[in-house]
Amino acid sequence: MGSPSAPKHLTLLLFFFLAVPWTDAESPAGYRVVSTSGSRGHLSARLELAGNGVKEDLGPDIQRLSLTARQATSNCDKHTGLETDSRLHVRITDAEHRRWEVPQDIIPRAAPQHISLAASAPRSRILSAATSDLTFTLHSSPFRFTVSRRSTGDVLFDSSPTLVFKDKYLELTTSLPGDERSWLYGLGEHTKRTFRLQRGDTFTLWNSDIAASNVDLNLYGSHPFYLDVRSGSGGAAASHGVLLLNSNGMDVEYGGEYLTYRVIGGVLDLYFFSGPAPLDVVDQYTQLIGRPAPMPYWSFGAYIDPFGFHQCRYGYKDVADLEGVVAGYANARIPLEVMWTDIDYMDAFKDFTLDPVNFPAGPLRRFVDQLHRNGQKYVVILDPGINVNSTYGSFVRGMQQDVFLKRNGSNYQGKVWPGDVYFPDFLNPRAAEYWAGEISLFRRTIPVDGLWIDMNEISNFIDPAPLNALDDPPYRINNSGVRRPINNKTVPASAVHYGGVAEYDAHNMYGFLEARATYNALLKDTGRRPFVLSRSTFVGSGRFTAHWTGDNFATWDDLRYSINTMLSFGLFGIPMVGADICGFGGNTTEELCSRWIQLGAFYPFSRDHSAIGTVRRELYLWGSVTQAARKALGLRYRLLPYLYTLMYEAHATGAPIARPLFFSFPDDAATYAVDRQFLLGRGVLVSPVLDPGATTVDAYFPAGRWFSLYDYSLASSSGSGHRVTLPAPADTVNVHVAGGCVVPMQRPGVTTSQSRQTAFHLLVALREDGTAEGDLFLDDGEAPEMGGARGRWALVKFSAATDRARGVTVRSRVVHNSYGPSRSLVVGKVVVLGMPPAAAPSREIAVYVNGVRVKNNSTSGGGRHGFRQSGGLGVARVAGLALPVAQEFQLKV
Ligand code: MIG
Repeated sequence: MGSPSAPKHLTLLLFFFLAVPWTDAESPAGYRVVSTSGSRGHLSARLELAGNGVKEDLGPDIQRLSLTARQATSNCDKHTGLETDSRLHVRITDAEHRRWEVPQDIIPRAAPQHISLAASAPRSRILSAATSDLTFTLHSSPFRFTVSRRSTGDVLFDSSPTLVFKDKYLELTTSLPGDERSWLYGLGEHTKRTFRLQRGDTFTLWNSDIAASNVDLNLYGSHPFYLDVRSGSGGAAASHGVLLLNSNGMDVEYGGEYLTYRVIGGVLDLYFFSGPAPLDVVDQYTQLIGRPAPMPYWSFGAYIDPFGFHQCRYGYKDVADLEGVVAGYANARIPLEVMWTDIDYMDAFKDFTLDPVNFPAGPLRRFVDQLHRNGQKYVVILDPGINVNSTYGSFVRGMQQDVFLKRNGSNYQGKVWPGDVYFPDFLNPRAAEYWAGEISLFRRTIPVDGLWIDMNEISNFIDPAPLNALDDPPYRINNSGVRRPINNKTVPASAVHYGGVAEYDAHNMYGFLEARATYNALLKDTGRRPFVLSRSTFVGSGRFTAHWTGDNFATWDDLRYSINTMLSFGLFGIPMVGADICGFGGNTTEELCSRWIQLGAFYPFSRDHSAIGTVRRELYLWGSVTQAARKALGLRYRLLPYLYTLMYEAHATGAPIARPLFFSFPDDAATYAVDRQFLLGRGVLVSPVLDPGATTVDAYFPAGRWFSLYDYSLASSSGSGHRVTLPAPADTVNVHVAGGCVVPMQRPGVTTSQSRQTAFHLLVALREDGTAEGDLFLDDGEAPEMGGARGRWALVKFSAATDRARGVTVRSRVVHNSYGPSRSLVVGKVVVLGMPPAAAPSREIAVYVNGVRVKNNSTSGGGRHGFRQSGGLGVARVAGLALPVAQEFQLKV
């Protein structure tokens, strides 16, 4: 009111507050709640700095923060069909200044609401909707919050009062019940010795071109998401997920009893996913960040020979070299689906050009045309850097369209393979258009089927000198394990993107943005389902790209660790993932390569790749590798209908293709540490050899029945999980199917002319009560959409039940069918495992199609059948069938 004395009071007050901490060393750091407001499903609070600041070397504390917590409807309950609130969102930011946040167009989500806060007494507030299993509780003085599970009372997240919120440093700690009760997974991308996070580990997230052969360092991607499995004390286990949606560099320290985020920018934007099953968590998580992109059928395999496997090498010399490799596979009768070429094809490593001597357009085009005639595919690499060179069309057009990343007013110049480069700024919509134009132009010369995008962390061969404060923030994240400057070997943090966005903030999203631009470019140019393989990823990248685990080494350790990374990417919503089979760097050995293809045949993305200057490792080069490859890839081929159905499931619900055992057995705590085996889908268990010299494998079998996928023998049948030592001779990888699964398979060796006449086989593995279920998804494998309202597809559900008197009935139910060609697809054989031994089928096998009994010798009827005993159970085999998958059938065995 203009009182001349007011300033004096302020001064006094200020003095008072500043003075207190000098005499009160115990004064808590952090914040206190000064007001709250709320409405249904929504709670807001205003926080004020309490006490004096902390960690002053990291900059001044932000005085006033705002917090919002809300329940978000994120899921449709699978069992009741009711909408449930399975997601809780907690956001803490500067109350007065806008800060950087992951843009809406990257992760579309409900916009933050601006609530005017009516002054109300600060007190504990609870947000707890009747429809949600998550309860949020706000504690006032000092401020902290908890998230708990209503049904069990378990506290899932318990923030410590020492919240630190500065311009370039945020710190938040939650306490955890300790690593006996709480099992954490996720927080990538890192190569880890175990799938489970280990206490004492710090996970640094800052996308870097650091070889994957380094354990525990920040690698190519950033995924600040973890899955927390709480083993029930006496009761069932319950899992939840936590995402810190933040693109800035960070260290996440896991101490067993606590987890601390130290972040160098952005806001604290936390999402909690209530689970309680692990599959529910990934469903809820990918509902927020986007469902995994469907991958074309050919990237897994094809309905025809050849199938399923990709061959690449850095260092193929010329087109003749490529032809020799393709011929080598054909001669060895090892199926090769996709041939790849690394940067060797380019003219002086310039994107969208061809080496005129070794990979000239004419011969390369003829090679690719021949691949296509064989039903094979071709993929090449692209790097983001565009060579600064006025005689280079891609550069000239990029300059004309002004698409490059800036620094200090001009295009930022880095150095990569082609020498000096500018980087397209994929935050700029014009850059995406430019990229699409270049890809389209290139495809007119070489019609590649997919694209591989490398070096997009962004990798830079120089260490840019600091220009301003962004280049050298006060808190040094543990970049490369030695707290090296964030600018090293990448684009400087002071570079400026479209819209004035600092590289400091957007750094971790570059690979995401390039993958999106590349996906859209391929979609536009081909009209077909794109295949993109990206090294760098961020939250939500699965919407556009597959991922390989980067530069591993040809060592037994890296063979083993590849399972940890593969399973982690399943949690991150990027299910199409695999490691370089036989190892990228170093000289592989025959034995290692054999064991690697035996594991790699079951990576969702199965590619052999190697570094220049190392020994060649194409699978036909060694006799024992050839044998191992034929057998393992042969099984992959038989499983393709199942694998592809899993891709559909991943796209529809986020379910990983390759899963840890606890995804199917969450209440079996013995599965939580299993990371030398994994599941494909619900019940195909892969137990590879991971040690040199081993001829057996020590496999864990959870409770239930497990049948070998080779000879259908019963490997384990037990009321509780246990370990079994399995023979694993050089040519064999152990793969088993769980009782309760119907696995759609196809028979090997069909010819091209039968391409759309492939007969499916149903493998029906009965659980103890004589039942089993499974799905088959069908579409043309390359339509942009997979499933969905406009797509052409079919989904058939199979089930089996056993009746003492009448034996086993296998039924099909056509849940959806808008896929015309399904009419010519048939089930040719049904094998039932785990029949009661006394239930030998009568000579007459009854077959009903659409409820009408058909004669055995009709086209739809049963033909040959057989029954044998195995491990005290019966195996029934009905062959010579031709049951159209588009029609519902019943088969009584
Ligand atoms: O600086 O393109 O991870 O797969 O073969 C190395 C050459 C660049 C790194 C990739 C690797 C690829 C290699 N690239």
